[in-house]
Amino acid sequence: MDSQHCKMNGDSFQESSYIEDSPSKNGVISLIFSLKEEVGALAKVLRTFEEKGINLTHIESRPSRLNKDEYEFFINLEGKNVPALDKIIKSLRTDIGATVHELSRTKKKDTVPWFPRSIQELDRFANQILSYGAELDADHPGFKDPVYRARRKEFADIAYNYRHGQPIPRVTYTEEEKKTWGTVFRELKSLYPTHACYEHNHVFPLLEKYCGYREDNIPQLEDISNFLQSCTGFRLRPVAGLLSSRDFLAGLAFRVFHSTQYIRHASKPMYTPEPDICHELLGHVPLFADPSFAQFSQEIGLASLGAPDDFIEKLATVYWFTVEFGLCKEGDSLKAYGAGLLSSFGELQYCLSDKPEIRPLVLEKTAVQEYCVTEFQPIYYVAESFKDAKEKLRKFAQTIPRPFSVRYNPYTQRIEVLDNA
Ligand code: HBI
Ligand code: NLE
Ligand code: FE
Repeated sequence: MDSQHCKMNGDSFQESSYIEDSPSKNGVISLIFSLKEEVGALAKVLRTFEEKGINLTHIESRPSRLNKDEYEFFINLEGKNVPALDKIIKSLRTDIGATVHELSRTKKKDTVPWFPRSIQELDRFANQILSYGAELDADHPGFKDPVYRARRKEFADIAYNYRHGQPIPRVTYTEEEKKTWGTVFRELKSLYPTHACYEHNHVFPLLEKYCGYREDNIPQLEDISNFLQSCTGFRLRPVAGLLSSRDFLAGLAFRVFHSTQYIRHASKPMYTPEPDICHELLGHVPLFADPSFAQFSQEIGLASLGAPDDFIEKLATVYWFTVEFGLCKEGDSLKAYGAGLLSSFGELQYCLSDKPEIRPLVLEKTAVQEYCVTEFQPIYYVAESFKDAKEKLRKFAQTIPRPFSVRYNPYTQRIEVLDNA
């Protein structure tokens, strides 16, 4: 198991990208760290920044006044890749034993994390992705494929340049990409009648009729976004890669789903740990056309706004075991409604076999379940119905320590904040 990809309880490295009006969003971040004086100590630290592609713009050193055998370093860096920085700080602390103070990033205690109030403000998330295109992880099947990497960069650029309200640019997919889609589409379509939930099977023919869902055609995000808006008001916006949980969940509060547009590497059609266009269109989209599911998804988003980091972690885990990997009851049988299942013909077969463990959805427990994002899930949680899941979520959301409540006004497309104090 690759621990880098496994989210353990309390591990919230993704969640610290919000400080209101902080220059850290795109500007300069300042750090002070102290190191034991020894040969190569600073070089080791600098190498970590280099590896993560972080540009240092200023560095100063001075002997530490507190510890005689230590040196302090003050650095400025360009704050474009904040998630990578979080990993670096963690590694400086644990691997190198450095003391690190974040100056411009330091959070004020008891302040509410920033969250978008209007749908336009989702534009702020575009350049805050955790990994994408040119930075593919070394164990990704596309890592050594320069053509795939260049293609991923083209998709990333579409997402970076996208602004709310614009039509989503149409993409001409290559023959190889269409072939990968065709394989995934054909295999999954043969499983859906027996493995997918009622709602998914209900919507799928409509997507074939109105949105160009076919084995020989990769549908366009713009057409699907328009279709979803007419069903439930959900819309898509293109995203370059993984967003932090906080950013991603905030989109759902506005009924906005951040969708990737690239496709998985041709060498592994049956399972990929990353979201890709197959996952979004075959897994997520059909369910966002269902009113009850759409409402459940929006409620997770609303619960996340301004919530503290540990609560975001819990909501992301609930999202994982429902929207991504949920099973539901249909009479005496179990069906899949989670998008990660409905987009992987490997895991869709596995999840209804006798191999995994099945548990009832109990949010207090589900929310703290550890999980791994790079392999088939050993445990699935079963929802009674979307309505039941939504009611459980509402109760759970009431336990968020938040001095205000929120509701979405669909006429103004703004979040209204109701002061409870
Ligand atoms: N970002 N682009 C994107 N797509 C997702 O499906 C996604 C994400 N960030 C986090 C995430 N999913 C979930 O695993 C939860 O953390 C919300
Ligand atoms: N494993 C899924 C698939 O292969 O489609 C993607 C999951 C994304 C969370
Ligand atoms: Fe997903």
